[in-house]
Amino acid sequence: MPDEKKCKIVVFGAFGAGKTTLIKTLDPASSHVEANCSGGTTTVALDYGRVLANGIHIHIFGTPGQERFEFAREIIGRGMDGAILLVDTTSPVDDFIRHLYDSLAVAGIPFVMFLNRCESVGAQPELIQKEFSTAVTARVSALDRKQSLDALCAFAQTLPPHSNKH
Ligand SMILES: Nc1nc2c(ncn2[C@@H]2O[C@H](COP(=O)(O)OP(=O)(O)OP(=O)(O)O)[C@@H](O)[C@H]2O)c(=O)[nH]1
Ligand SMILES: [Mg+2]
Repeated sequence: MPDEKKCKIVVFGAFGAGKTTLIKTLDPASSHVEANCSGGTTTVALDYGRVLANGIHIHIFGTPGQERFEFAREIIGRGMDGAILLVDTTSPVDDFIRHLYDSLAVAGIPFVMFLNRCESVGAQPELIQKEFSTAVTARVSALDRKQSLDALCAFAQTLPPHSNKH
């Protein structure tokens, strides 16, 4: 479909931040490659879902959050038009989140920080906004479809048209 408006968005974030949950919420028919881990599951390859928003076909990929999967993040990220850095607002910011932030900034990838679990007691999105004061942010719960979809659509609309050279 050569005339289809499309974009590739990749979700990054720490182990257990909620990347897979976000994609399941956005696209209940999405696909996931996960393994069991203590207390639940962890992504060991990728997540993939599709969302049609304002005439744009958004292809959304989730990455594994475990640090040892850097190679997978590098492969999944190739050709992305934009990125979401998903951060758990109930945990302190650590060096891995700073590494992900710096990698996207240095590469010049347009990205938004989704401040996740904002519905939880103890969420402190303001601490993240204070540290990353120049970042574009959206407060969400990855369990909430409307919040997640609204934030995704608002971000996708800011992206330049997808280039088929990828
Ligand atoms: N309360 C609450 N729980 C959430 C939210 N988002 C994710 N979770 C829970 O957090 C746990 C981990 O979520 P995942 O979506 O698997 O996290 P992930 O970022 O994909 O983790 P990795 O693939 O291991 O990097 C699950 O039990 C989710 O139900 C949220 O917004 N609010
Ligand atoms: Mg996952």
